[in-house]
Amino acid sequence: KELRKKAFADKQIEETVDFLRQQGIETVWGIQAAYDTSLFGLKDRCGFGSHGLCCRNCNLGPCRLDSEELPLHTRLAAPKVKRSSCGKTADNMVAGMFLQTVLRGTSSHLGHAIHVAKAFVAAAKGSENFPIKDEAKLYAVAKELGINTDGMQMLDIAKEVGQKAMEDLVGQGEGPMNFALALAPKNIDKLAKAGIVPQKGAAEAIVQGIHSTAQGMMSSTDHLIMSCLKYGVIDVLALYISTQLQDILLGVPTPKESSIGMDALDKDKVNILVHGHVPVLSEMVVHFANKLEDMAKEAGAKGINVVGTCCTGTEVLMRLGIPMAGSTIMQELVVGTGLVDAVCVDVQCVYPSLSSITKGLHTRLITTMPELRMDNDTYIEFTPENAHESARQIVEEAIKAYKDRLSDRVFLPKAKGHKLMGGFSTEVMIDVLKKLNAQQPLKPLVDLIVDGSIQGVAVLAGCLSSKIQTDMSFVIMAKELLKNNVLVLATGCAATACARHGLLTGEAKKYAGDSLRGVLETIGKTSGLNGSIPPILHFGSCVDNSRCAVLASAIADYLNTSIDKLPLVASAAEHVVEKAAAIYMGVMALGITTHIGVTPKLGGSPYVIDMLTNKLESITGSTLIIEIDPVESAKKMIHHIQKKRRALGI
Ligand code: WCC
Ligand code: FE2
Repeated sequence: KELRKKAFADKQIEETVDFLRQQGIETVWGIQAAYDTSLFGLKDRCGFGSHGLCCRNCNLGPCRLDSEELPLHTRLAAPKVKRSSCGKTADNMVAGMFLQTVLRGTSSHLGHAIHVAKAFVAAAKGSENFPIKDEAKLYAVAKELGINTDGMQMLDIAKEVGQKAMEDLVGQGEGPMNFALALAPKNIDKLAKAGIVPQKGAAEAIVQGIHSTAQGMMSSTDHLIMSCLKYGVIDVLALYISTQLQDILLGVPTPKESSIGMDALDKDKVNILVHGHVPVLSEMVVHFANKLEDMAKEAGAKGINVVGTCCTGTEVLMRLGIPMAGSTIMQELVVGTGLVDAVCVDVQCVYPSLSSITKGLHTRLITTMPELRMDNDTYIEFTPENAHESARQIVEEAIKAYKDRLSDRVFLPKAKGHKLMGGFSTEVMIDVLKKLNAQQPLKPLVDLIVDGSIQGVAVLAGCLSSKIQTDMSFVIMAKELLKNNVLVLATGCAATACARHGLLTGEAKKYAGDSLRGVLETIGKTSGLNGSIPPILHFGSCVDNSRCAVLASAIADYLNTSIDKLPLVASAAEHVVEKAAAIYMGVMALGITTHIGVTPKLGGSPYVIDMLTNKLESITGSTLIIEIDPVESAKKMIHHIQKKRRALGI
């Protein structure tokens, strides 16, 4: 709480929040402020819920448990019971509630993967809607899946890849998921020992998981936590499948310059905001925006401007250089400007508040998938079969809305946005490294780690939070890590936060320690860039966290070891959504120690915390670091990297 600062770190956010408040629109920060200003913490977030000690699953409850871990004012309101009506202990309850969170996260990523896999299957059948753009990636994925492609037609290979993805996601086959063997072959034994190798038919596993959290079901604390790891691994596999198939359909991203900031909105053009996660939709919208420019001009606009927030924005940034209007947490602000003619959403991280905000404006709130409908929406369903028609309809709807724009109710902050470079991936890294060593491209990178020029690699990932000074966990941590010669990769909202503070540009190399700076300059030169590569490599959207896992796995393979032995660490410092929990449990299961900041709802069980932050090491070789202070967090991450270096004898 002491870390909560009133001032915003981003001027665009500050100005727009002020403007919207004057308009009577409360944002995510305004709601948080209502909790912050409460007397003696009495109206703060519910103490029971914050500690995972509230269960409302069945109708004997809701139950809340007393615990020494609770703040005093919460304890005063606690009934003197240490068990729920059905007899759950605090440990059982905390672990069970956490598993529910993880399961929702995993089912989100599975849902995403299923949408993409369906489009992929249509593509493999030769659908005009989805021509396969990246044949090289198709061959690479097929090879990893053990498909013998000799003499096969391209679409037949795609059919087999699609079939394997479908088997993994919704099939009933026996044995480990096809993509699990492709992603982390060196880690499978470890996972098998722990009994958490993901099996084909992940959707059925989710049913089993939700079943296990029903009243009168799984109550062993240890097994609940192991389930969290198991569903975490399934989650990472869902990310991996999504990224691989998206790359085949849309192309592997390559480095490109773009920008982030609300000034990406153009007063003179029809503005379409793509928001959500599934790039097969956002790419199609960009495509039709280009096609329908003339229609927009007839409506009096100078053209059509597509901008992004959230991961679907990141996806079109990574592949097409489309600018982002802001991070996910800024969605209310971007829409609230009155300059967005249509906000087109697919799934995940879409705030329900967009309903009321758009109600007072001309902005069309367009939903496209049956699992996400909103009050006051315009529903244009997007399926692999009608992809063209629906994308066209979405753009036409935006042009119609533009004519209704209220020119005296528009706002843009005075502060300017930032340039950034995005589009990195394992493939891009390997291509650059090949110029240094064509036979063994990973050797130069590993050599730099061994000689200490790069001390280790940190992945900054996950959401941004209004509970603390938004952005600053990542910005402060990143600077500390860079100063200590740790190479930083970033994805999702963590990357967008760093970008809004100017850290995703070549000039930001000044934050890197001497040896790391030298490496960045050399790589910049080798890859033909005019200067250094940014000190933080933007590895893509949240599902693209799998790209980081791929890089880790490739390095582990090269060294003939498992991922947990590497000087590697991750952080989801400002984790918000359930998906973050699923991902961090998954990457921990793969052996990557992960840090989280904003306090998780685990505090009611010191036993669970000890399991995650300590005992887990003997099973996965990794632990969870919980630390809210960003400087301390960076220190702990560096300490972990040093520990792994010592164990490797480097
Ligand atoms: Ni990924 Fe978190 Fe952003 Fe949504 S977009 S808010 S899950 S990090
Ligand atoms: Fe995301």
